[in-house]
Amino acid sequence: MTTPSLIPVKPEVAARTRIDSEAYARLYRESIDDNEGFWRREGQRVDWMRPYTQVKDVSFDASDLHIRWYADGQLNVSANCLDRHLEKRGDKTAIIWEPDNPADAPRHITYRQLHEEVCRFASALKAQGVGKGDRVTIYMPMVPEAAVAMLACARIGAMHSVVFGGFSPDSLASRIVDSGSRVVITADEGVRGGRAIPLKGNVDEALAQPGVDSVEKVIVVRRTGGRINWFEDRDLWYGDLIADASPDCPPEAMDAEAPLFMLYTSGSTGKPKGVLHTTGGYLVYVAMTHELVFDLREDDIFWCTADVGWITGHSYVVYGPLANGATTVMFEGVPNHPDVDRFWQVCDRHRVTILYTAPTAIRALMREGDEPVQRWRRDSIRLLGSVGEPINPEAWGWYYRVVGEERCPVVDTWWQTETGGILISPLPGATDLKPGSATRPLFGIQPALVDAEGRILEGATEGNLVLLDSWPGQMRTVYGDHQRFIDTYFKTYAGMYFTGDGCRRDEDGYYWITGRVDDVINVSGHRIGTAEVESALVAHAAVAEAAVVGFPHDIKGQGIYAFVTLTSDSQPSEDLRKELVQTVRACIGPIASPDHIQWAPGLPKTRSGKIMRRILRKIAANEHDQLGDISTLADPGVVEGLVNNRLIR
Ligand code: 6R9
Repeated sequence: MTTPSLIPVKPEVAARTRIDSEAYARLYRESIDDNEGFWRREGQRVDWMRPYTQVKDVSFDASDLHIRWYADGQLNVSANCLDRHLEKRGDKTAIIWEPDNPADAPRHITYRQLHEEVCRFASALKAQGVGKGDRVTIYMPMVPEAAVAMLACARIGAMHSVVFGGFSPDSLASRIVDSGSRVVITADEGVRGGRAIPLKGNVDEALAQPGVDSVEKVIVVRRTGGRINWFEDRDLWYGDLIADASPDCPPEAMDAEAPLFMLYTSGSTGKPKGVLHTTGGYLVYVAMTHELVFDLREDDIFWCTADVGWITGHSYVVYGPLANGATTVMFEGVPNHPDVDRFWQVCDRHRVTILYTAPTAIRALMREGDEPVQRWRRDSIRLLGSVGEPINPEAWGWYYRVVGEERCPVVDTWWQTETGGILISPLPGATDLKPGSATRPLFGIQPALVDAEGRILEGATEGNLVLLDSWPGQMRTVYGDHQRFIDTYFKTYAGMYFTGDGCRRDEDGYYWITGRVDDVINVSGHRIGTAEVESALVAHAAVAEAAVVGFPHDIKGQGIYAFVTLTSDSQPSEDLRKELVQTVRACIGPIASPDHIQWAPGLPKTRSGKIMRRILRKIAANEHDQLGDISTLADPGVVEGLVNNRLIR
């Protein structure tokens, strides 16, 4: 079965849409011609405690970089996600929680209940001395209390730093230190795919490390009741705090540019950076994009399968849907537990209308065939979304034909942790779809393609993807290292934000993201810096040098391929290979485990000693016939040895 390369907007969808293709073209033009006017109006999506008069104050010039939106306004994110819905939607379900085990009961939490719980927990945090500007680390499974913790921080003006529950104690520790968090919120254990994850134990381990000394309190949600260690003067049960705390906790008036949260993400160099988002612009942007891209309706049941540990979970499990008064599904489990039909079972069980997931999940489920999908009706679904990495047309086609039965548009949404929300995506009622293309920019967004010198390329072409102007959801800084923010994003091409992605634009002006052009590997939609994996490998005494590259992987999109040079007194062995994988898991987390480790007596280097990753990428991809020019290498002979011993054939 083939999927057409152009799928026009469906008449049924066009008939009920608020934005058709003409409206898109007109509104897009207007949003660029009068950018400030556009965002002035969009700012009205949210409720302000003090209205803004200023809208946009931006310079992308590295010597005078500043990004400020709605700067003289004040608001509170939790009030926008909760309080303002109480009158009309108090009894509407805000969160549907689907537990890991389908035999356990789901939870339905109304806006009124969520509001009360957030107020209680916010009071409890205040009673612990947490206030405006303080940092709180959230290391939680996918349970509603994770959203409660985020919203409670927002209510009192504390910044949260959510750390994905799959990260190791080492990764957690370095993020706690970098953020200087006073409080860590966690659970006794997480549950995923039937297995318990010792979250509290990991926190204990992280906090026991030397130099991790900012944390005063650890607040623990009881999820499994599993055995944990308890430190009387440090640890507190979430349940006890909630029970004793006041349900009366007025939201703090926050400046639009006050930090809302930071979220660590990998870059091409150094340790992960704390991407910082602020209050007003972020909220306006996620509310707008969540409504437009998903063509949101009052009765939608919106399911974004991302974990709250990633930006997609922040923007489209928690903040976007709740700002819009929608019903959001939080799924604790994984797509293949207890069986590979779990996603579709959940869709039927909760009458999901919009499903937003990642290509890696789609590819893994596609491999199981159509039958598990067809066990379920899926008739409630009207729209499908994809995010996290390029989706190959084959997976797109399967998603469209088999999951959506050619009834549901597929929105392939391109964005980044740094962008806060979706920047390039179809609008279901306006954009003809092309499988594999994120299509066109949303309102107010000005993408461009540039060549290596930063010259803007016109028409159908390929280049590096930049953004020529700001939007309210853009990150504002790297926490604690503003210079790194400037250097990473605004120095490569003067006056432009550089995304790190390569991209093609076709004759219809459609964008096709081709993937990272820097040293970031996108494994199952998760960003891993090659430098992080390398430093984990060289931490092992037997390793002299390591070079890590991505390679094409059928399910994960990209896998991790490591070339390792051992010290002269170490010998390659299967045990050592396993040990090295274990080292990486312990340093970073299971998501960074190398798929392949190739012993490399030498690495291809330039005469100035730089590792030529371009060559290693070709070897890892089994494209050694396309190595290109290797004459600049200090020792071209190294390459032949590596090619002969490559692991994937
Ligand atoms: C939201 C998110 C960002 C990187 C980004 C790009 C890749 C995300 C994509 C996509 C092609 C899409 N990416 N969405 N590539 N098509 N629809 O994933 O944020 O974890 O920061 O990753 O992911 O390479 O630069 P983040």
